[in-house]
Amino acid sequence: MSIAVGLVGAGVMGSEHARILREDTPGAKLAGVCDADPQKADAAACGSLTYSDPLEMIRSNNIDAVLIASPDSTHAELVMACLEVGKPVLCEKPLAMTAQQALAIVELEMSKSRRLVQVGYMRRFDPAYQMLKHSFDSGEIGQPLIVHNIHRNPVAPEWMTGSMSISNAFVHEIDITRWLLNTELSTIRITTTRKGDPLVIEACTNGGVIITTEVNMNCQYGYHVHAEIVGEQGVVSLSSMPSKVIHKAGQRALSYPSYWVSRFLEAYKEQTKAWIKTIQTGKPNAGANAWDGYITTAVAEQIIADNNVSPLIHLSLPTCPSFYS
Ligand code: ISE
Repeated sequence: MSIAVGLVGAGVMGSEHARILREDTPGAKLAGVCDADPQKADAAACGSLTYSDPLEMIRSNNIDAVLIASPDSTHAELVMACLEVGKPVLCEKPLAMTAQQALAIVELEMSKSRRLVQVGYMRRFDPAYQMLKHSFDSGEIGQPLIVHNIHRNPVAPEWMTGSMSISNAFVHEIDITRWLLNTELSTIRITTTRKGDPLVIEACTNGGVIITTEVNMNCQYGYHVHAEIVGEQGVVSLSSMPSKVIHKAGQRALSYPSYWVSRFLEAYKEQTKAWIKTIQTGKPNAGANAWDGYITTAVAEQIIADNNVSPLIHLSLPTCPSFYS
C-alpha cells in the first residue's frame, strides 16, 4: 500500500522533504503540500494537491500521514491535530517550543494507545553516526568517559534568533548523546564566548560521562558537525562526511558542505524510508519518538530558563513511561 503523505511547510527543509518523498521513498507518494505562500506550495507539490490551511490537509481523506516542516513555533499544534485524527506524523525538530506543549503531545498519544509521532532528529540515520554507535555498543572502546561534539554553521540563518542556538541547534546534541550512550543528562553548564556565539556547553550524564559541545552559528568556513567518544580503551570518531577533495595551487583541500541538508542528505532519506516502513508494518524504527522529543525540549527549556543565572544547571527530568520503552 502506498502511503499518501501531506507535507506542511515548503521552505528550505520542506522542499527538500518534498523531493525526497517524490523521488527517494519507496512506498510513499506526495499527496499534498501546504504552505502560506502558494508559489512555494506549488513548486514543492509538483502536481499534487496544494492547501493553504494545514488543518484542512491533515483532516483530508486524501492524506494518510503528515510530515511537518513548518516553522518551529507551529509544530506542537500541528502534531496535536494529527493525533486527534489518528494519523502518523513525522515532525521536524523541535517537537514543541515548551516542555508543557511537548508533554501534552505525549499524553494525547498515550491516550490513543498507539505510537504515531516520530521526531526528525535525523542524525540517528546518518551512516557515520550509526558506525559510531555500533562501535560503542560493541564494546570496542570500553566504557565511555567523554563525548566531544562540534556543531558549526557557516552563518546563522536570518530566522535564527534569541535562544535558537539551543532550542533549534543544540537540541541535536541532546538527542544524539542520549541515543549514542543510552542515558540521560543530569547537569549542564553553558559558557558564552565574548560575542555570545559560539557557546561552549559542558554536560554530564547520569553515569558520569562528560559531554562537551561547541555550538557555533557563524564559523564562516562551512557546515561542520563532528563527534567523538573517548572510552577507557580507545576513541571512536565520526568518519568522513560527503565531501570533495580539491587539489589546487600546491594544496590538497577537503571541502565542507555549505549547510546541513548536503551533510545529512542520506540521513534524511533513510529517516523518511524508515518512517514509511513503520507506518506500513507497525514496527518501530531507530527514530526519535514523542518522549525523546519531549525530553530534548525539556532539557533545552531548563538551560534557556537558567542561562546566565546558574553556572551549573541540575536538570530535572521525569522517568520514561513504559509506553515508550
Ligand atoms: C538547523 O535547524 C538544523 O536542524 C541543522 O541540522 C542544525 O545543524 C542547524 O544548526 C539548525 O539551525
